Amino acid sequence: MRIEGTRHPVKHEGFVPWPADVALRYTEAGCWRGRPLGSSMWDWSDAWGGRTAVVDGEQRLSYRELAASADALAEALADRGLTDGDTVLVQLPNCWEFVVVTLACFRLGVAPVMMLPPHRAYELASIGTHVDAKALVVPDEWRGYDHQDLAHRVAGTLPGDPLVLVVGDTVRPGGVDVRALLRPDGDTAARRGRLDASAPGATDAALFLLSGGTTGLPKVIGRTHNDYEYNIRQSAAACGITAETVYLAVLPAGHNYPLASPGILGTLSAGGRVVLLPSPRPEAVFEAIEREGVTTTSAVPAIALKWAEAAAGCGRDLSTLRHVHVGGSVLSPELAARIGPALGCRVQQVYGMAEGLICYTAPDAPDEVAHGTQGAPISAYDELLVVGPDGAPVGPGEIGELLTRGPYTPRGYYGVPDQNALSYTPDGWYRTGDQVRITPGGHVVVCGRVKDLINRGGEKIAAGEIETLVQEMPQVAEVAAVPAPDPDVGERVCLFVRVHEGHTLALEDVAAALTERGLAAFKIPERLEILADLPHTPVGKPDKKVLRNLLVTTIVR
Ligand code: OOB
Repeated sequence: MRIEGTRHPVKHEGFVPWPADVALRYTEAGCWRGRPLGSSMWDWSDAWGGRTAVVDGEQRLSYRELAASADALAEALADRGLTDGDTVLVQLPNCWEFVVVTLACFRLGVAPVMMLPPHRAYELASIGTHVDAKALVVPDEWRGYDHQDLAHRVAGTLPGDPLVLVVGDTVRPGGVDVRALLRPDGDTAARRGRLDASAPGATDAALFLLSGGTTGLPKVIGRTHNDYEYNIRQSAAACGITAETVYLAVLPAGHNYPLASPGILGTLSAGGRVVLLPSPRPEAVFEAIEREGVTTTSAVPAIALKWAEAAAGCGRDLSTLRHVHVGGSVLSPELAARIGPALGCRVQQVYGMAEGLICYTAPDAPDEVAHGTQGAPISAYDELLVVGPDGAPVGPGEIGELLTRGPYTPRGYYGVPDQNALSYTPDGWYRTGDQVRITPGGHVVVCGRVKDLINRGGEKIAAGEIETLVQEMPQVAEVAAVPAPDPDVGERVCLFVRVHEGHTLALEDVAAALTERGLAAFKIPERLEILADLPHTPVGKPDKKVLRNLLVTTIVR
């Protein structure tokens, strides 16, 4: 038997593989099937051919049309020089072309890097450089912002003159019109054969997900065909996804959660129908649920609670809805208990991460579990270890930091060995930075966080990234970014700053400077507190525990 995982995927040389013995175990256990995701796409098409796979407004694609379109695009991209082992930045809103582009990339062995629509030049350029992107895929414009212009500007700063691929009606010179390339003309079977013959290996990186991260370094997570297919398969099984499932994707599709947990790919793997919506606004969501008979959707707590508030008297028939998955940030049992009754469905909590591990409460879990826990891991091969500050395991049921390993939790971030030495133990455990306890029934309860990030409505913002940029402002002597509790989105970025003598600083100055640097708007600090001096830890770093307490106690409201 060929030992999956032993061949270092030189194509993406910053990728950290699983050790050979572990890889063999996952293969022998049937977790890894040794087939690329592009082949799975045709398996789905062979099984579900004429059924509707994807709906985006008026646009509907059957499984057969979806696979044929992805193949057509794959071959057209190959004709333009993209090849197995390349990476491309994909920055698309939730639209049917996102699904076709992603599958075309899988088919070719070109790994899409899942950027988010609000990302700007700072994120695209730093990630694009880190992964050596050969192309950028963007909408022509989105929410009034000119993404074509952004992509051309960023492409100009990257080596190798990357392609700019544009989805939209008005593709300007210099850009490639994606819609013109994905028409499945010609001999579909022959094209399928050609692409099969040059398919990538299953141990190669299939895609790159972005990590919320805690440092200024780009942290991208290479997910292999083997491990991601398992993530998709197990998630679909854990959530009871079937050919009858109609899944509504409203969270940004490039996130692991709506993409594969079980999300878009989990639904396609089971023969269900995916409905894409570019916004989580309650009116649009309720309209889509009624129109398409949506059975399942997923949200972060802030969004699910907005839906719950807006459902009464919305005038829409929501009776097809059976499950809402809620995860990505903390949800209290009291709030969890409100969502199901308000929407007329069951809540399934999800605790997951782009780095791997995914937990769900079962579709039919009793309230005590569905409301009070964040679920159990999807694989019998997931290993969970809860440790205290000294690194030693805590007693059963006690709170500590969660470490994890498993068949879909890669062993390192892409191309950052120094960071990996901090984020992973020498024997391959990923330090989640989350504080949890595990119930006697084996369910994870998230109790807090030790990692240095701000979770704004499920979007993770690395404190270090913001601090590095703010520190460059001439007025700033010292800065610390901490989460300010917020009733709407959970947390917002708050800056504590000591300014140089004789200087002043306003929140607008910070916003203007970071926007000028090309930072995504959701990361821009929304609160600024100027202190004469920052409190420090014994090693001289800003004491964020003290700063966080200031926000919830007396001196700063
Ligand atoms: C999901 O993935 P990421 O990579 O955006 O963020 C992961 C982090 C976790 O380490 C944890 O800090 C937090 O988000 N988180 C939760 C949570 N689910 C995730 N914190 C409290 N309660 C929860 N239920 O957020 C993600 C990926 C796949 C599925 C679902 C969520």
